[in-house]
Amino acid sequence: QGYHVAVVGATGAVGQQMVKKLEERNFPVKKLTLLASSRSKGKELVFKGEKIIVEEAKPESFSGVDIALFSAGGAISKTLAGEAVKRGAVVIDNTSAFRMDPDVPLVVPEVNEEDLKDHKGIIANPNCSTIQLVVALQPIRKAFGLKRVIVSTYQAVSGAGAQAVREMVEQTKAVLAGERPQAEILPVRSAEKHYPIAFNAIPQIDVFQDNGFTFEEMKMINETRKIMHFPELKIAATCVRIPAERGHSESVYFEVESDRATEAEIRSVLAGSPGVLLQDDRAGQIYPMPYFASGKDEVFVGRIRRDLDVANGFHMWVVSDNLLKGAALNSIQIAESLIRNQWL
Ligand code: A2P
Ligand code: 11C
Repeated sequence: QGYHVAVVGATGAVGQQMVKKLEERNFPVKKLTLLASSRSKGKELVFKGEKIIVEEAKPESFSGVDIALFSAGGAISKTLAGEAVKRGAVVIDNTSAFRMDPDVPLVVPEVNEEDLKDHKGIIANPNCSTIQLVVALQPIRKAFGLKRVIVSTYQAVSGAGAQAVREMVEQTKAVLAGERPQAEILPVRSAEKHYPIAFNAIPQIDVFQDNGFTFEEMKMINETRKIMHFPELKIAATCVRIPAERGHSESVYFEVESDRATEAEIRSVLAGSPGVLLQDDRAGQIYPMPYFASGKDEVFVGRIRRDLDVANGFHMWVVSDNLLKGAALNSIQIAESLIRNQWL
């Protein structure tokens, strides 16, 4: 009973969390196929106490697969997602390969679950920093209307993959030993220059676009508009990498339509919203932090306060584990929704 599930990129930062979450949530898995590059062929991973041998991802790997969770980079998705669909699988893709394709639903179940109905075999999982933003913004929009958003991110290193985390740890040790550490991965592998992330903050995530924004910033802007069905939303982003291991943080400034919004009402709306956990108590020094959000499923929101100058302007602080709600968990929630609604 259950489904034949494949995880592409099973050895990666997100892929490992996918395997863990499938087990933890008791997802109806009949068979699990774990795929990665040829480098990982033969490696063993454990699922529900059983060892599973990692195979090299190839078109034939998808024979008989019902649900394929992809998280091995955009290039792999572009070559193999179509092959999986051709063999009858539904692909849930955690890369940016298909997100802006009008034929591909881009889904955060708390916000636009219904979009899944129209899938044609491929469903895109949004960028991690976008997911936590829309989970927090959608209830505010529903209650008060939304005019404008300005978001600044403080993103964890695991967003750049498992190797980037290893690099940060090595650099930290090197700095503490009085050395000048080498950098090879951040801000982005393909870049000409690399900078250490240990004891640093890097205001570049992914490559620059012609308009001066980075690709990560444009992903936040375009994906938010698509998920929320809100193409006219005024939204700008600045994305910064910080030396946190897991958990992206976001300072979000937003302006609402309604004159009735108050801090207390925004708190009460968010407190009752799916996927959100409010942590907002100044007296008790309660606010979200990535260190504590790591390993948790929720989108944590706090530091809600009215802007001092702009009417109907507010600020909030949003934190979530980028590998879970930002990636693995959201992908599996999409799969669960497909099954629950018989949209597979
Ligand atoms: P591998 O471990 O064999 O390199 P991360 O995001 O943590 O960097 O992980 C990337 C994931 O994508 C890893 O599981 C990695 O496998 C996988 N991957 C990278 N290149 C390929 C490829 N050519 N084919 C299949 N999987 C790949
Ligand atoms: C980061 N947000 O933190 C990126 C990682 O488009 O899925 C996710 C990239 C993506 O570096």
